[in-house]
Amino acid sequence: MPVQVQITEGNIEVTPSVGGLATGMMSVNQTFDSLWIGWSGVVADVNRKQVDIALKKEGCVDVQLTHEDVELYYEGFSNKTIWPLFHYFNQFVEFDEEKWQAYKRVNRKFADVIAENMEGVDKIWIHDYHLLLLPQMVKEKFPDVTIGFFLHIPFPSYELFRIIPWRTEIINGMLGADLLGFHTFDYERHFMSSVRRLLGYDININEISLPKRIVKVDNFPMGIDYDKFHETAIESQKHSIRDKSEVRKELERYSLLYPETRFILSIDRLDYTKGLINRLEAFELFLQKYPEYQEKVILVMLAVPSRIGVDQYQQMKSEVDEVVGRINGEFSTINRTPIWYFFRSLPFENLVDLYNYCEIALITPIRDGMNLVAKEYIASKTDGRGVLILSEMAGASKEMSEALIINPNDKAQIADTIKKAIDMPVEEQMERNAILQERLKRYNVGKWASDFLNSLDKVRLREQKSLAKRLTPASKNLIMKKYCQADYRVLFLDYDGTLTGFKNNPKHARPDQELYDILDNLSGNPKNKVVLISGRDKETFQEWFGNRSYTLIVEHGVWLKEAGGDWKMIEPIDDSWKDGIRSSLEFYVDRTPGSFIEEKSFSLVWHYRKSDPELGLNRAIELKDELTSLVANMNLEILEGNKVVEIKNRGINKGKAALKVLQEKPTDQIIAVGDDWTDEFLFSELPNEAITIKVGMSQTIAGYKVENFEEVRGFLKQLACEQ
Ligand code: GDG
Repeated sequence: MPVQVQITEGNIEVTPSVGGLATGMMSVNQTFDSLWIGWSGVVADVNRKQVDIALKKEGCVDVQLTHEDVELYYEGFSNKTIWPLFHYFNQFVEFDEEKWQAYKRVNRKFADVIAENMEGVDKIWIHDYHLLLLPQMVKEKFPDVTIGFFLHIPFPSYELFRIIPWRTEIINGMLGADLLGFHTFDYERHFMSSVRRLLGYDININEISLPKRIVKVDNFPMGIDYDKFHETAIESQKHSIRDKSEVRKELERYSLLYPETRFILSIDRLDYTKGLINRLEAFELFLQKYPEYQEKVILVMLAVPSRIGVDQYQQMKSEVDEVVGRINGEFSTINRTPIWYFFRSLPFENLVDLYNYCEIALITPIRDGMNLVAKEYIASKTDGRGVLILSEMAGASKEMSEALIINPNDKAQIADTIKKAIDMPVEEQMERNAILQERLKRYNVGKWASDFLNSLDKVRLREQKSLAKRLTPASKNLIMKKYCQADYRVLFLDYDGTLTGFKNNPKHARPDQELYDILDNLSGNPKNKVVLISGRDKETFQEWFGNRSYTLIVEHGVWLKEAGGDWKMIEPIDDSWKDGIRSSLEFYVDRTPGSFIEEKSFSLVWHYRKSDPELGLNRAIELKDELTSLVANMNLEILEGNKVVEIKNRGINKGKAALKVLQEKPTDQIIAVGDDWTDEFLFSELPNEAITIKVGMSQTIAGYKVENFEEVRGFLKQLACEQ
């Protein structure tokens, strides 16, 4: 929550919260007509009513957690399983069924509180790793509401994520959202990889096609309230001595006594991900390696207490105390202590004073989703001076390349970089900071939030458009009516994915009796011409449908067979190119386990449905790349279908073949159904009055959409009942 509730001797005190998310969202929350639902930090057994009233004034609603919830859900699954796992600290990860159950239970509590407050709500923005299951829970209850989700911490690589026993539930939980946001492209990429490997969904650049809807994934690097930091820093310098903060007075007093002193600032929550020990040891190494600075440099280290209920945090506190003690013991003199260590949180103005005053900021997390402190430090620099040393493991490093970027595990590098920072000429500091400040000012927290919310609006609009295309009972009735009025009707039906589901081996997708019955009933009506139009080879279709009374078009429009007739080529074509291309494809088969080549009369197809999904996709991209240059002067084209890459003669497609069929006789009504993008050729060539139906939820020019092949069969059965 953006506020914290404290109860002292019966009095309720509401104060702003400390922490990246809370600080950032505070300004956003005030800009929108919104309600913030969260846990106030107060456990259930106190005077609830007063707490609720106090929170309501701040636009907040409390989700009541019990002591058990706090232990098992918050300190437990959230902070002992997800937090360490997602930050690559797998040595700290606990897998405990009871904690997982609590995580589910509390996510459900959130869903219930949302449900109680749904009046007039059209958008929900869910934040962070404590609520990974919530998007799905809300979506199930309120399918029409638009849900955004933002993860403030890293999303780990699949190799790490896969170790969690409840990985599929977690991914499915997140996929309840319509838009998923991450700080960086890497986290987005890792998430996509887990989706592909665990659930096998198709991914098109940054869109995931679920059976019923599309989920968009994007990166939105979180910014800060730049002006607030910058202006507070300016104001603070105008204060008279009396009004200055204690922190500033102390720093200025010290500088007067020892003008050559350089202050290095370190600020974080006390957390093992923040790399405090490494930082201290690197500082120690710096003092050893460059003794001339021993009396001239002070590390001001502010460690804000955090998650004190979790063991590792208590252990870390003792460890930090010990290392600070050791270094101070080693390097202190009567007048000087090299590390000023504070284990507490400071008021905002003091924080800004520290940012503004210290010449160097040393921010060295081992892993960090973003790290706002780095940005706040730069924003608080009013004269352009100051050097930021930043870990490459912080999401912020992706946008702040003008900082001195270090590997947090390389203490020698950090020590040398401190030296470099001290020696950096003022002009260079100002040059680097000017670029950083410009960027932070522009892409501030307001922009971050509005970018996310605008994307969410776009997703919603697209969803509405897509929903408008759904084949509803009303639109079905309309089609039936047109169908019944027509004397001659042509039905173009794609096969795989349209009349039947996909199988790992295409040979296994044989038609079943139900399908034969539907097609026989339709083609048995003399007013109908049923055309199966597919990318399949003619031998397979001959075997499955050769003796049926349907027209067959195969190989995307190379061959045509009328009922009872022979196979004819629609246009004469040449296949002499196949030998050359086959050897390239064989090379890919050898290097991609599970993939194979299918040979048709006038095309070659590389299938990778059975291969590792990531490898298959990467190889498909490589293959397409290689083929593009290979076929440049040959009259060939490369088609990418559903887990296949197909090379065939140019200018042949389902659309052209369909027009050939339509030339034979005037048609009163055309109905075309197909699932992949090769069917888009068909939809686009047909006259406007044709009824075109897409199977699946992805983009289409078809007029209607249905969910899956079962729905197509249901619809065709209905048609077959009409005359
Ligand atoms: C998580 C992710 C991601 C710190 N000390 C005091 C104080 N702070 C404020 C800072 C800053 C915030 O706390 C810390 O934010 P960070 O981003 O550095 O880190 P986390 O708390 O771990 O935040 C992180 C973030 O979410 C946002 O998505 O960047 O990667 O781990 O805003 O100003 N504020 C006050 N007194 C203090 O003593 N008033």
